[in-house]
Amino acid sequence: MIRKLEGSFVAALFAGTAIGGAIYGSRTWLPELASRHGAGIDAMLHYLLSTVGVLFVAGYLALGILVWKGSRRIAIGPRFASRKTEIILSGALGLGMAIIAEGGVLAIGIPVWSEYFDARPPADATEIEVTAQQFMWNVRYPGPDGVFGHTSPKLVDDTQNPLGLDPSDPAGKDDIVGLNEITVPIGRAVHVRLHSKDVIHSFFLPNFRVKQDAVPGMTPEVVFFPTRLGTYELACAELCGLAHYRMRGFFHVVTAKEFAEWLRQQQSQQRQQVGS
Ligand SMILES: [Cu+2]
Repeated sequence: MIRKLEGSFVAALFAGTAIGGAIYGSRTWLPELASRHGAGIDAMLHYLLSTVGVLFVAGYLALGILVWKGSRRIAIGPRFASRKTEIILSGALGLGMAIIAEGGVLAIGIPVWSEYFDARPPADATEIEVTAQQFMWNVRYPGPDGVFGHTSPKLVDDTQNPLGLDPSDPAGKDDIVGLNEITVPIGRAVHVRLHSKDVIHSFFLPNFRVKQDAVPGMTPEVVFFPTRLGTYELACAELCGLAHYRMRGFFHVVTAKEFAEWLRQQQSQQRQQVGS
């Protein structure tokens, strides 16, 4: 009697974990999607979570049923199945799981990977250079000439010239430099070139499903296509020092008209600064 009660209790515990886990796991937890390639990344995450979720539920329900049935058996034999059956069953289950999990990830993931990493920036992409440093994001646009001015580490001055812009290069005269704020127009791709002045940081735009390390001495690039207007968070996803938590910026997606107006404002501010 006690054994039956214990069996029922443990079986209910397993079944409850399966059902509770399925309800908990089926919540929407991804941040609002705002980029084109992000739909593929979400599809892959959902595929992985749902296949693993089904295996989790099936596994716990099977455990519950076996415990419940086992607690009601009078005689228990030395084995439930022959060694051969056990080997075939384990092998088939393992292979099936590998095909479902890895096969699905490859089938969904390879096109997303090539869309994200092999994408060449289109000619009309918004060009941005982001230089990470403890604990801020330096943002630079090439200005109306479309060319980034030359920079040199020797010219870096943390208060006057944080990016080391070379004043003798005419291409750099119209460059727009900002801090922790990135503004881009909707309807055009964004091409970000990343730098780091000190340690490894990670350029993370959760809503755009964009995450790329900024590594000193390298220029990793990301290309993505914003699909939604609004202001989104830019976070550093690499523990880069004591004030890492403060390394936060904002990414604004605006209309083409608003972007043109913003650019005009930045340029007149720039001229005023140069003039003063
Ligand atoms: Cu950082």
